[in-house]
Amino acid sequence: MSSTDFATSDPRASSAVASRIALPSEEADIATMRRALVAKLTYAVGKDPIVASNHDWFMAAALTVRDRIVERWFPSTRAIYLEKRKRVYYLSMEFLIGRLLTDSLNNLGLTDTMRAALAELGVDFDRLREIEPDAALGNGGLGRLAACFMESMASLSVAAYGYGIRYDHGLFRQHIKDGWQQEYPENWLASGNPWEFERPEVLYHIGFGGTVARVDDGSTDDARYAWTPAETVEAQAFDTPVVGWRGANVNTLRLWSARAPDPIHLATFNRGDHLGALASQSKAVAISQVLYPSDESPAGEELRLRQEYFFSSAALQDIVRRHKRQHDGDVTSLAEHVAIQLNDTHPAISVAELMRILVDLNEVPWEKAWEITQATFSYTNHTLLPEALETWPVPLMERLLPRHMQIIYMINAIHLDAVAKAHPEDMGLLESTSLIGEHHGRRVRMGSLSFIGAHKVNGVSALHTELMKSTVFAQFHKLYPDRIVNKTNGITFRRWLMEANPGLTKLLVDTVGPKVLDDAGAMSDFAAFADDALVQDRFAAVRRERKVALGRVISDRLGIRVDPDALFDVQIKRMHEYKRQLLNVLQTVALYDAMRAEPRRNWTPRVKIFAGKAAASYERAKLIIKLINDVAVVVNNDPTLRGLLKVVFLPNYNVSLAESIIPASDLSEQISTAGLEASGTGNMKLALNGALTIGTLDGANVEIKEHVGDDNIFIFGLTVAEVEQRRREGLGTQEIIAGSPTLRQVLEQISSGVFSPSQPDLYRGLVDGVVGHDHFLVLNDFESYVAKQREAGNKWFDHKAWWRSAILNTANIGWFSSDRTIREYAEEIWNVPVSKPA
Ligand code: NBG
Repeated sequence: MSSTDFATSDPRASSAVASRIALPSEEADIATMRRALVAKLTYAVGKDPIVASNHDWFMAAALTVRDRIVERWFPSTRAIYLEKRKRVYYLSMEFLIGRLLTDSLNNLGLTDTMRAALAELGVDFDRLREIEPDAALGNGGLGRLAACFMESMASLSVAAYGYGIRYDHGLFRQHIKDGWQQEYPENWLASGNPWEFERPEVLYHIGFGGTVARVDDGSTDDARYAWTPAETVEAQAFDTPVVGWRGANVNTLRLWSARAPDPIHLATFNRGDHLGALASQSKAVAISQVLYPSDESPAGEELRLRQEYFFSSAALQDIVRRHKRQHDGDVTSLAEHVAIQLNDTHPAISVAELMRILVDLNEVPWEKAWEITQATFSYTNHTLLPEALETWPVPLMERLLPRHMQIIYMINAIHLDAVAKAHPEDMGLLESTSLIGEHHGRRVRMGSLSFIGAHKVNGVSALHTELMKSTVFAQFHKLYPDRIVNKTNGITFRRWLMEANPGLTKLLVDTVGPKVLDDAGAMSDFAAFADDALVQDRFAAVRRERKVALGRVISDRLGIRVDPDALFDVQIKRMHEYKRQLLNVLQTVALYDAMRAEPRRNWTPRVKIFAGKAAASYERAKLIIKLINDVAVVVNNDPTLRGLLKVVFLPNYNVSLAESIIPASDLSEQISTAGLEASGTGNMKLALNGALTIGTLDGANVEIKEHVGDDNIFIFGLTVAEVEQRRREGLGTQEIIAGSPTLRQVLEQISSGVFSPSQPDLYRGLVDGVVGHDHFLVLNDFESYVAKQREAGNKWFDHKAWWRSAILNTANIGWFSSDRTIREYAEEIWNVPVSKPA
């Protein structure tokens, strides 16, 4: 690759930002690329350019890029092996990857070359981008974080592997019909996946059920057992290379697909039972068929536990095999060469699986095995919501994973002995830190297993980590005061700034220089331009251009016209009561009422934009989607508003839609009940692109406020301590309503069917619920939210003040780069070296 592919000292050389005249060497690059494209189209896709569809060209482009990635993949993998570098394994049920074409091209510095080569072939690059399916192997923040981490680990040359499940069907497609969410299966693999390599030879057997028998001779305390599963499923690997910034390093995302060892039971088939002959195959395949669409609530089903064990076991077998091959079969040195990060409790069963592999299969004494296990694992907690803390019924575990259940009992017995010895006075400690909960039937507490099995446990924002110490893990924290650490989340700027917002990237390069492309910290230099009228105007122009583009999307998909000069007020995230989309709707209605009451006042024109999916079984969240859509119908068609207020619910929120909404956002809604949002990462993406946050002191909002400064963020609402106090003293919803005529009117309108004339009672239950028990303190925070919204609306009129704040948001958000987060994990948890990106 020529050096001009990457930004050097010349800002024009940045692939992401340049529009420039081709230099001779670039012409050669373009010609090479063009030839490669035609060759791929011909020999790999099997199409004649004359008849090739855009999809064929997309496949050819992706395969061409993949070749360039593979060229770097082998040296990367070889170097890790030769240097015997410690490897990091990121175990995650979810990887919310999104599209990869632009991502890969940007990191390789080949975006412009590809665009030009395609143009010479008469193909429009932007059309191809849109054709790529959005890989949605995740629900929301947790899965997207895993994808950002994979990109940062590759960029920082951390020797990392991601392990997860290759779901045939990712997160459901959301349609909105008459305002209601409908779920349809997603089919990202339907036309093939050009990024992955199938590995038929990388295959592991995963057992379920069956019996356990002692096999040692009884001469020592270290009993070993043989597990004979009743059922076996095969896990087959599919590898996707993950290329880091400037192509310096390429890591592997290995996803497992399930299948039965015998695809068909021939005897049954020959007896004439054709369906029955396929039964075991169907049961096996089901494991990797669909992503659980629940967000932050355990699905509870047996299939979910099967999924968790399936990918944990495949990963652990693969890790131990690789380690033994490289280290002369010595499994006892595992922790020196391997760090395994458990992304939430979904892979928590790995703790018992590694113990089984060490003790039963490798004859490591129990105590030594436990030492290795703890030193190898670390665990990230992503939520404190009680309903989201995974537990499994003991009978289910005993039936499905009998040996693992035994191991868990053993771990628990040793743990409780130690606790009793250290704290004989505190009997409560035994109950609260036991791995088995007795409250709702006997259940295995996966959070506790993860805590005990790990040497470090981390939260995802400073506030969340403190709350872990004082609430859910308070007793464990007392026992192990050094174990909990904080790792505030981050986002990859390559995707969320460079690719999503080339205009802003160019402005940054033009003002502070191309170093910002490599070092997010350098963005702070941009603060010096906060009062520069020219820079402010350019910033505003970039935003306007993105708003016009988003306006086109809105008009294409919904037939609603929005004014690009209005304030775009955006709430994009999963639909959940604690995230309080309802609070936003109440404020929207209040604003609507006020505008109608005083039509001649100088109102800030606003577009309220919502997007997000609700778990299919989460009725109340789905009702809130319906309410947003119903309010939209009334507001958008009310001529008295003269278009000053529009409400938009964009269906099927995913990574790609986020990439087009975020750069077009002026105001970022981060309004969860304090204490309930562990971190948030959308808040970081929006602030990075210069949206001003309106939010509570929750999750990473607290740290965003510290970085961007109090004058550049709108903070409102009860703090964690005040929420706790309110909950203790009573929520007083009747008094709140009595004291707020605005709120009373809004609730009455919604409750009495103003927005649902054909079903006047539709929202009565919803409103009664909030009035009766304001569990998420929507009413409690209403007035302070409305006041802050008014402040934001007023600031919009002050052009200089607004864009100053926007610039300061972008300038001061560099710390939230996932490169920083990964560096912290590498130093404090994994003990592995990192290099600078590039
Ligand atoms: C989510 C939290 C978010 C956080 C992401 C990533 C789960 C269980 N938790 O606040 O709700 O940003 O994790 O850490 O999905």
